[in-house]
Amino acid sequence: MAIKPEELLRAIAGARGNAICVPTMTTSPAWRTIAPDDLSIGCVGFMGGASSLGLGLALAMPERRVVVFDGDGSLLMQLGSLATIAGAAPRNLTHLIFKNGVYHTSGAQDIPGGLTVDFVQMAKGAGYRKAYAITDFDDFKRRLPSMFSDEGPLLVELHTGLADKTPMTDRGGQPFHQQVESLQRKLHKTG
Ligand SMILES: Cc1ncc(C[n+]2csc(CCOP(=O)(O)OP(=O)(O)O)c2C)c(N)n1
Ligand SMILES: [Mg+2]
Repeated sequence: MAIKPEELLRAIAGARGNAICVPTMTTSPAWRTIAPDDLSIGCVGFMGGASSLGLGLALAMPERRVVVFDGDGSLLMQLGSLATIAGAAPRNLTHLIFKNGVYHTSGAQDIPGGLTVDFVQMAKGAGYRKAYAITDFDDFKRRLPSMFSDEGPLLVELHTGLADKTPMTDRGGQPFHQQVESLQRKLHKTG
């Protein structure tokens, strides 16, 4: 059975330490509930931008882990970001793909290729240092600590079911510029 995305996010919240997280699409409302007020910045209104946002943060703060929670449809829309990330080769970037096979946020239409699209092969072809898929929650928990310490760029394709909420059914969260200001304040506090 497909893993619940909320289960993955709860485990990540427990293990992330001071990593900056970049949720987008259906991970956004769940993450707001699971990790309120933490070091996160959501990618809103820019479909496919989460990985590039994460790349910028990772390059700006090489001592800190940055973890992107990407949508499969979103990554397909900005597939070139794989090559950009591989070219920049940030050692501190972890790119998690929540692979549910659909554009859940916009009404659960099938993504091109559906579940057959292999993001692991695509990441390896682009030049990521490491990429693998996870289909089982116990395997995820076992490998989770290494997702924060393995040399990046690392891509992990997570085979998930559908989230309970989407940004359309559960609106909320701060506008992007406020999130940026809030992250800057928190970073200055935590050093
Ligand atoms: C350029 C562009 N085209 C279409 C949309 C409409 N849209 C908003 S969310 C979404 C689906 C996102 O799917 P995915 O990245 O797989 O995330 P999920 O909702 O499945 O978590 C689409 C198509 C958009 N925001 N921007
Ligand atoms: Mg999707």
